[in-house]
Amino acid sequence: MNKLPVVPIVIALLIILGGIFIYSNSFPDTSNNSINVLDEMAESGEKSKNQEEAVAEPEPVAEPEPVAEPEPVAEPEQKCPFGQVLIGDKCELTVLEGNIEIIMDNYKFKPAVIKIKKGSTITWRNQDTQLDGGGGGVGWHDVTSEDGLFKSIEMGFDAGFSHKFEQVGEFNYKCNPHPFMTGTIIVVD
Ligand SMILES: [Cu+2]
Repeated sequence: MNKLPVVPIVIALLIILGGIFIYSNSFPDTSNNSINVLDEMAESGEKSKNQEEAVAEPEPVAEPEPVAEPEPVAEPEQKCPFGQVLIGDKCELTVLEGNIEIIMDNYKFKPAVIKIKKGSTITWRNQDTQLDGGGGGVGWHDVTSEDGLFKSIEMGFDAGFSHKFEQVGEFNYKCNPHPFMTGTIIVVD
């Protein structure tokens, strides 16, 4: 009687436990419920977390950036050729005075048209690096007035020719070997 009947007790316990197991599994809703309960617990946990966040110190409100003044739109700088000035939105001839130089470059007089005050002197200078004997067959330019008022020598590179204009009027000229090279001097009082 001192020894407990261990084996029958264990068997009985196993049967009881097995019965409980089968019983609990016979109600699938129960397990779902337990899952729901777990979900609810998780949710409530989140809620409490959210509550904690709500209690947190409010973020310091950032100072609004000062709105930058719009940059004034820069007028596109219109550059007029030498001897012209911008009047309104057009380049117009201006009256030049004194000693004025006209360049011969790439088979062109630059500027081709110029307005000067009576008594001014024009100097034409050959700066044509393209002048290679083509386009007329000679390696020089000249300046020949249409009305015979002036005529230069044959000007090689860097050579120049000057003429002082003492009369008011429009004087057209050209380069003899390159007659497509033309220019006009407008002389005013
Ligand atoms: Cu020429």
